[in-house]
Amino acid sequence: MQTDTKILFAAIAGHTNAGKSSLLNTLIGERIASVSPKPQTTRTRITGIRIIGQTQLVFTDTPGLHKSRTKLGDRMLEAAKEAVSDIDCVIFMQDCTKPWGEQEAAMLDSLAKQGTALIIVFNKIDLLKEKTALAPMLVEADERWHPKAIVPMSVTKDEGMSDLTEELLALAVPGPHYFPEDMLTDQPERVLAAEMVREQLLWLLDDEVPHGIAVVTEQFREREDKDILDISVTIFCERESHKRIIIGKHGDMIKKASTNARKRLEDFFRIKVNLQTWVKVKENWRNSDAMLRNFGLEET
Ligand SMILES: Nc1nc2c(ncn2[C@@H]2O[C@H](COP(=O)(O)OP(=O)(O)OP(=O)(O)O)[C@@H](O)[C@H]2O)c(=O)[nH]1
Ligand SMILES: [Mg+2]
Repeated sequence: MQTDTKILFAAIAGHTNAGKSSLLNTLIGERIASVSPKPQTTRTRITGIRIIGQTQLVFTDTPGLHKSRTKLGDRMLEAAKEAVSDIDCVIFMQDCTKPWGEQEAAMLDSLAKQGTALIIVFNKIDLLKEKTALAPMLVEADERWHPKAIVPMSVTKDEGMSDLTEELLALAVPGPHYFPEDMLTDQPERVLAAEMVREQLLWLLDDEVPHGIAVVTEQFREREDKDILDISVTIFCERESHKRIIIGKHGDMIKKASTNARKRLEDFFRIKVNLQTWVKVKENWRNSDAMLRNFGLEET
């Protein structure tokens, strides 16, 4: 048993679309969390683990803050609040091209009051014409919430990542590692597979359709005689009209989503994948306790 190990638990919170899941994936070096340009991509807490030297860093990605209109949305917000309520450190991520919203300010107020170690990340600095435009927000954040650190970043352009890692390592405390050394995430393979299919649909579909989609893995089995992984998923949507859009003309849309998802799955699981997709309608599932439970979107 090592004696000089260190550990840090950090939650990643902030407004929807700020780049939290992109950050989680970059921090751990694998694409475990779905990322998309659509708001409300992440629906549950997702843990990702990274070891640097003797330190185990345990990150929890959370659903983004947004104005909820469904039971699903309420649960997502609860999951985010729960994740930051009892943790050593919160990486609060703000899209630097947007002002603070009320929800973000309220969460930061409460974290500062609780005395949680805060790192405020201003993401998407690549979108700023003038970096100096950030100065007033930096000053306000520092004065109002007294964070341990403020890190301007661009996750997609790989700017500021080493600064953030340094700040995180400085906050780690002596203690045993919580997860096995080779563990990457707490997400079961079936959930990862379903999420990878949903991620492709988020990229391909417009308007309300992707928000009303849930994906469930029905089968996940490696063949005994061949190096092939058979995965079968059901895509649930809320209306017949949405089902038609998901399938597309001559099945073009579902074919494209399946091909993209299969490539992503093969890349991740490092094995040839045979992916079957089915589309079903479940009206108003986002407001049904039973369906939310069936889809693994439990109350926290
Ligand atoms: N320009 C730019 N885009 C970024 C950056 N980081 C993330 N994005 C993009 O922002 C969008 C949202 O990223 P996500 O990582 O899904 O954001 P999120 O905060 O997890 O969103 P929710 O799960 O909906 O709360 C995606 O299109 C990303 O590619 C960045 O540094 N610069
Ligand atoms: Mg996310």
